[in-house]
Amino acid sequence: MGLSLAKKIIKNHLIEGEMEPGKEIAIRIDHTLTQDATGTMAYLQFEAMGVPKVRTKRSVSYIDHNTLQAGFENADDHAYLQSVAAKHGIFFSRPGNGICHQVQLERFDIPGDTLLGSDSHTPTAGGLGMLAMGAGGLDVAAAMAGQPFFLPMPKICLVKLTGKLQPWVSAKDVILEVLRIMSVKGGVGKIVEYGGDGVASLSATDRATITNMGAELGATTSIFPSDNVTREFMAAQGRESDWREMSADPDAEYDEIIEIDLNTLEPMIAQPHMPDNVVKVSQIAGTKVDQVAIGSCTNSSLRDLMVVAGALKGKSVHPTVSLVISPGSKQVFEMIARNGALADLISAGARVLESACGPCIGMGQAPKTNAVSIRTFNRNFEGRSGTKSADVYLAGPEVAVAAAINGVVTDPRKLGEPIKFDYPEKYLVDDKMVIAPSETPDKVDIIRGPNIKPLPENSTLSDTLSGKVLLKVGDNITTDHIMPAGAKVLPLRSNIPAISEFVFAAVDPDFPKRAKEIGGGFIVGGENYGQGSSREHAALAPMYLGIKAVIVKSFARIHRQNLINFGILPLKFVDSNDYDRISQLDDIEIPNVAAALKKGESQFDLVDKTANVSIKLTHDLSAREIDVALAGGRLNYIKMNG
Ligand code: MIC
Ligand code: SF4
Repeated sequence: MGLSLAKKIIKNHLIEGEMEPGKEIAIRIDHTLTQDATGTMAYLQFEAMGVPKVRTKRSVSYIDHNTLQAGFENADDHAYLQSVAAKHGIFFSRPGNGICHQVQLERFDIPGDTLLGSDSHTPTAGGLGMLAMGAGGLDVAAAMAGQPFFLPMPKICLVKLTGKLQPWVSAKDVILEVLRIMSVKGGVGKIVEYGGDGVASLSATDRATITNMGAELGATTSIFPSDNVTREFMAAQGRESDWREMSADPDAEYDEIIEIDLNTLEPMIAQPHMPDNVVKVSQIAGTKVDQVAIGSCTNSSLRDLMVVAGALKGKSVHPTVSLVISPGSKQVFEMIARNGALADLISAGARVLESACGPCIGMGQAPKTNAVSIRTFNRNFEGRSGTKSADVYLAGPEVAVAAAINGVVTDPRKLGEPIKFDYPEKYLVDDKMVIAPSETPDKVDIIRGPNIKPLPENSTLSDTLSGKVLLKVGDNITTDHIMPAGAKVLPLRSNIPAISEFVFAAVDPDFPKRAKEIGGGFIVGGENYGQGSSREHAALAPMYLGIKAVIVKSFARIHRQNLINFGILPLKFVDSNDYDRISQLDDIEIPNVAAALKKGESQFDLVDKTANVSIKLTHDLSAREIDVALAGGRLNYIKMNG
């Protein structure tokens, strides 16, 4: 039996382990990326490892999240990141150059290589046939130091595409349909590989839209083959020499197959407050809309903005709608400026923002109270927009622009003749906003502003864990619930003591105070705990507040890894019904857990002294992860083991 594309790339990069689903493997990482909101921690950790120069083929540090400079903090972080990049062999993409995933796709991704990024949407690069995964900053720092990336060998799921998309239907509708079918936890432990004869009709940036939002499936990553379409895109970016053909064997075996007929796909939309709450646009047509936001790493390529500009040409944004647009990169921005499309956007009344994440991460443009906001982004978790009462819907650029014109949710097929867009033979290539590392690194001083606080340290795992259940939450808790983002909190990303005051802010604002007064304890949760972003602050800040273990029904991959990296035990109920037997503020104890882990035992008893019950817990830590947890986290482990 032949190999899937994902397995071929894993096989080429395998350092340790067997490629059997669920078993831990270690793979070599060729490239890394970081962004500013996770990057400061990643580089503080990299510095602590004492490696003078990155050991990857190429590492790039982007500034794209924290670009709203309402105080000195973000600008200080940028200066720190620029100096670290210069000193340690890292390329630095300046603020204004664009969103990491879009720029990485245009300028740096290489089919068949591996990429690890401290951002959950790193799989965007799968659109060019790269095996690209999101991880916590510490894992990315370790990869920059030349260490392998460890992950459980995923199952491979084939999404077989046939046919061709109809006018006004686009790549976003494909991934929304996949989300409708698989749900936000349907991709956990899997790589989603696209194949079938429908692939050839999708452009490189269409494919990137699909792999980008594969993150919302909980998937390890998503990947498309690298074919002639990929070659043409890379040639148009002046990088044809980096292209290579990559595809699955014709007789490749898959663990699961889903089929989608592109011909029959209609415009889709995800309703509040989850990306898998997907319906056809026609089902909710007529819903009044207050804000439309176009941009983000999912939908801000040249093609997407040209479609929006084409639809808006000669028209006006509806008087009750605020339309905001953030181009994905300087390349896209400059091209629409030079070809006149930007003038059409401005003339129609769009509010054009810089090339950055912007409203997607709540960095400005919070909608009004109870607003309906249609966004071309990838996440609509409650409160992420900055307005808790807002209803955020996710859709493609066609649906977004139709709503901006009509002021209500509108099937874009009602807009008439489709907008014609021809992909350029040459994109405008100008890399002056990417600064190469210094040739005299010894002369570079690291700039540390007053907001950059040292990394908090953790002690080794105690034998018996005891304390109170500080919080009990339900299913699908996101990292936005655990560690919110937004304009107020993001500037504190390099200051753990300060940011820890916001842990679970929207769920239970008293949590940090309670955790500190009681002196730490436990969190109890349901299914898919920690879905969403890769932010390790969602583990680091709880660690700082004294959380010793998180006990749930199931975990999302990146967050589980981040918990281990910071010495918090990720434990699961053997019988998920036991979740109901444990209550917030119960006094609990897990005796001799460190000894049991050392002995390789997979089950422990939790004694709930308040409810007077004993509950069986389990874990799925590999032998290496057990050592990391016992050491109190990966940084301690690396220091102990070199
Ligand atoms: C996000 O979309 O939630 C982010 C902000 O890009 C995060 C990273 C972060 O929290 O800094 C992600 O997706 O990993
Ligand atoms: Fe930025 Fe939004 Fe993409 Fe995250 S999802 S990288 S915040 S644009």
